[in-house]
Amino acid sequence: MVSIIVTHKKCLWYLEDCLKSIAGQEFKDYETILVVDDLQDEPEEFQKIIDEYQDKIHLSVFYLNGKTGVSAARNLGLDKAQGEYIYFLDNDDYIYEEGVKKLLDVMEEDTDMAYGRVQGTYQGTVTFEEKRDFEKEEERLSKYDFYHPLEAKFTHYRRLENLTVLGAVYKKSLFEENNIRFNEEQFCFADVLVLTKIMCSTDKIKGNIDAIYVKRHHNDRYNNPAIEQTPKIDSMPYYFMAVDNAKKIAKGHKEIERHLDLILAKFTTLYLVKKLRWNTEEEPCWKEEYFSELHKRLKEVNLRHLNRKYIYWLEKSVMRAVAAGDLEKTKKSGNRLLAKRKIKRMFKNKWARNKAFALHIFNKMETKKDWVIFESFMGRNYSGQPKYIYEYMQKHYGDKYTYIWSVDKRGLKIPGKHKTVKRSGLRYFYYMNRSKYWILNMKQPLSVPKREETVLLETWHGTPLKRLAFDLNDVVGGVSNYKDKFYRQKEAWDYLLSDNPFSTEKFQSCFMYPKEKILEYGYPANDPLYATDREERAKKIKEKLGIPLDKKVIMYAPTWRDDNYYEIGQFKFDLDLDVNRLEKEFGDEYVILLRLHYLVVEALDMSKYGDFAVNGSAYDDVTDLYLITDILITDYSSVFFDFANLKRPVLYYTYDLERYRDVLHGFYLSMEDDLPGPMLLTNDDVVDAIKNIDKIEEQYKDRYEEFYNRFCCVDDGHASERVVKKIFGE
Ligand code: C2G
Repeated sequence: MVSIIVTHKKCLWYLEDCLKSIAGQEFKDYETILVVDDLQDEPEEFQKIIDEYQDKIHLSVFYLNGKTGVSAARNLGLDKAQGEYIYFLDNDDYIYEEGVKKLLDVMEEDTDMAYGRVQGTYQGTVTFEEKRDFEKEEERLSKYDFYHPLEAKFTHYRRLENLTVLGAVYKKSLFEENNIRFNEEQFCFADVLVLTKIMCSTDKIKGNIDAIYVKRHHNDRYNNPAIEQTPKIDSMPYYFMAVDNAKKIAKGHKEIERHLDLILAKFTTLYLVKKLRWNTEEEPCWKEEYFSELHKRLKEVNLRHLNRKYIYWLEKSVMRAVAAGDLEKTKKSGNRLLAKRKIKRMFKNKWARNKAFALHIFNKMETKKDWVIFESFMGRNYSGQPKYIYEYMQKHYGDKYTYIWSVDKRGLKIPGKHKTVKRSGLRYFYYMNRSKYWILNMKQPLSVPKREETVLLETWHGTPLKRLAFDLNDVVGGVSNYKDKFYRQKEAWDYLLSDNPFSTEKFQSCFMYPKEKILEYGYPANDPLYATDREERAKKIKEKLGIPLDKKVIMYAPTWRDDNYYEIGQFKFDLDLDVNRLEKEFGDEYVILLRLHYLVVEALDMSKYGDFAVNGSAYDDVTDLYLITDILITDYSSVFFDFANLKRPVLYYTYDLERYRDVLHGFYLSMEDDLPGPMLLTNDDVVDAIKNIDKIEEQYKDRYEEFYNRFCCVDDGHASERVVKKIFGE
């Protein structure tokens, strides 16, 4: 029997994934020992999960009393384990269904340990499994050298944090006979000692790289940090403790000793040099205490004996300087090393190159107090709050300011006297750097340095229906360090615009943003929806789009799907709406305006449809499209919050509701109770709803009113004025 030892402290959605993966194991002869260390979850919620899995995975739960930490928890697990074999599994990780079986397959009578592969991810089981590409996996595995066990679990890694006991089955007797325990003083890096002991105690080790352990990196170090995300400054004492103890144990095992030395030497070039350059003032311990601790250890090391394969020529001088205890020289060689890395990056990446120009040249020039830079949807459109703030300023302030638009698409038509700069180009960096005001409606690139005196108004682009940023568990379609980046981006915002009290409340949690800096002024982009000449405007827009004036307009404006993309930020869209059928049913009275989300790069094939369908995807400003729309069909896009200012009917075509709600995002509102229109699951439903649109309007009258009062209560046609007066003064 295998005893699977799971340690848990907090985060139930992680734990569920973990236990689910145990339940799915092909190998069935196991027990699960769950050791709970200082539970931080709701006890009832926790108990619910335990009850659900109790029998399914032969689960026993133990609580750490009077002790804390993952080391103590694993030791208790070892004490309670009944099996002949041990498998450690952390609550935030999970295993493939064949994970344990494949390890046992290679275990023979006298094998002490069988290890597999540890694969990192930021995602939960569902998306991870879905994305699993068997062909690619095979291809990668065929290239994978089947390392010597010592290399596979130990010397292949250059960072202490990579030495892990995870992803392997051990004979329990290996722990008992060699008195192997986790050091309970060791808050982090406890695996190092255990792994070193194991490597020094036995060579009866086998591997099966098909057995995969999935190690989940936490995507939110602010609200739910993993131990590995402990700030370096706090983990350093444990770092030294782990290296020292491991070296004592490894005495006589030359290869291991040398590798521990290499890890220590590498630490100086991977971390110390950065800390000495950027954190010297705030964290003096790097140049004092930690420098001398590293020096004390490195001076004993024969640097020439370290594995050359892992050391680059510029690193050697840093290591030698630390060994000599020469702080100034360490800084100098460290800076050279960092400069080399930076130059390499500059050659590869134009953002890095332009950032260097900005930091070294533009940053030294004075800020222009009357320069305002605008950008909408990362330069793809002339639209949104930035457009209407700009137009208000043009009208009321004229030449008092210099207006600059950052654009990323050719042919954007922007009226009024202004300059345009190509987003990401050198001029963009120049103007961003020197303009006092930035008016943006999406997150700003972190590679553009923002000065102290710059005022960044983040207008955002919608009332949130779907959970965002820090309120999301998994971020399915985003970059792996999405929340880390988001944190730094929102820290730079001086103001955040909100359209209603609901957004103000949600923005505080999803963006971790303080209420005092939120301007609940309504959306400038919704001003035209209250304009007295809106009928006139609508006529012109219809003409521009070639829509006959006597035809009514149904706009279909869905949002993007996080899991359907070519690459991050380049989304696909499969049109599920049966446009031909709608044409047959409603072609005489309506046209349909198809409006894909700006993140969708897919071009619609309009040749399949006749005059009934109009492609509005490339049209710059969705506000214009609201003005000509009689019925809006959307799904989970925030368009309906804005559109509702017009009090016209909204239908929700939510054919993939379950997946969207349970896997991709989750919502802030109850889709069943709060929306001002019906949810439709099939094309039949859509046809029926359009046929009966008057009835639906009647049926949803009260709810629409409530919705309007809750979400459209601030907009009144004067949001631009309020915003401009606040940011630029009267
Ligand atoms: N939009 C659009 N066309 C669509 C969908 C959206 O032009 N078919 C524009 C609208 O201006 C809308 C904004 O994009 O208000 C945001 O649309 P969402 O679909 O909600 O997309 P997202 O980028 O995820 O916005 O807090 C706001 C949202 O939750 C985040």
